Amino acid sequence: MAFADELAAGLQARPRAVAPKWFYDAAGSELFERICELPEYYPTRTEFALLDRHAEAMAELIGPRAEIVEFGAGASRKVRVLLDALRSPRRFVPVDISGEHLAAAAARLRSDYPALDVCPVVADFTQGAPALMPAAGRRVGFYPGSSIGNFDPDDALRLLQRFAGWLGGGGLLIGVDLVKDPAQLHAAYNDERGVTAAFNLNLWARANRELGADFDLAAWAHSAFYNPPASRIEMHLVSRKAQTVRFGGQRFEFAEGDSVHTENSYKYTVEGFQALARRAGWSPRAVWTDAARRFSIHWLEPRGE
Ligand code: AVI
Repeated sequence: MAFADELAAGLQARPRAVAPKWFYDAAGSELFERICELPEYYPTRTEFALLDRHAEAMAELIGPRAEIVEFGAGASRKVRVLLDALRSPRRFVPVDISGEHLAAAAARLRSDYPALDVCPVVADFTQGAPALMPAAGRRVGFYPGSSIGNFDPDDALRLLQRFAGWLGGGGLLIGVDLVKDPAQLHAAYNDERGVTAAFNLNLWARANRELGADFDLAAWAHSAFYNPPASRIEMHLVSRKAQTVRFGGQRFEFAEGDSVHTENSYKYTVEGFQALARRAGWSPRAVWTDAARRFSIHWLEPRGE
């Protein structure tokens, strides 16, 4: 479904909700990159450190002449650590919904890795199989950043099952954020500089730019909190007053305090994620975590290998 249709349907639904994939236009992708550099946002730093520290072991498990398919590739920074450790990687296939972002990242990678075949694919892999050409070597998936946490557990299960099909017998290296002190989680999604708030509000800014909507950004508040029973951070945009928003010939009424749910970010235990992976047909073969157990990277192989 296109943005206009999904947004309209999400604002008409109760509770109101819009899928987080719509955050990532060029402006949203840039804001997300700024989030990754925030002192409060520990996942990126921690995952980088894990990759740095264990890249040799990961490369050993992946093997030589592999094809790496990165799902939701964005700026493709993390994969460089892996590419540097891999023996003669054949091809890198970054898959992302944001075409502009992908093309710029692919150009940088081509110039830095001249021997690597870089084949970007613009696709919304949450909606169906990306168009991959026949594999150039062992096809291994790379899904860093704990983006799997942005799916409800049932959808995460389905996505992990689909990855198994698309990777055709190869493995999956996946980053997963871990359950931890709620205060630390809260700070990561309520940074002092307000970058996460701007990222959340970019959803309305994008609707104004692309759909001619008339969201008044000052009339909405960023809200992010940890929901312990569900083990997830929830992000919402909350109406600061009674207001009407118009786009596509439709009117949407909001009372003061009405909220639109814009993102879930599930946090797992290592064992909880491994159980989910097993249900999806994977065999967890290795896991790396930092000393404070903030973040984990899992190496999964198809069951039966
Ligand atoms: C992309 N994803 C894993 C991020 C997260 O932490 O759930 C998106 C994000 N939302 C707010 N801050 C970062």
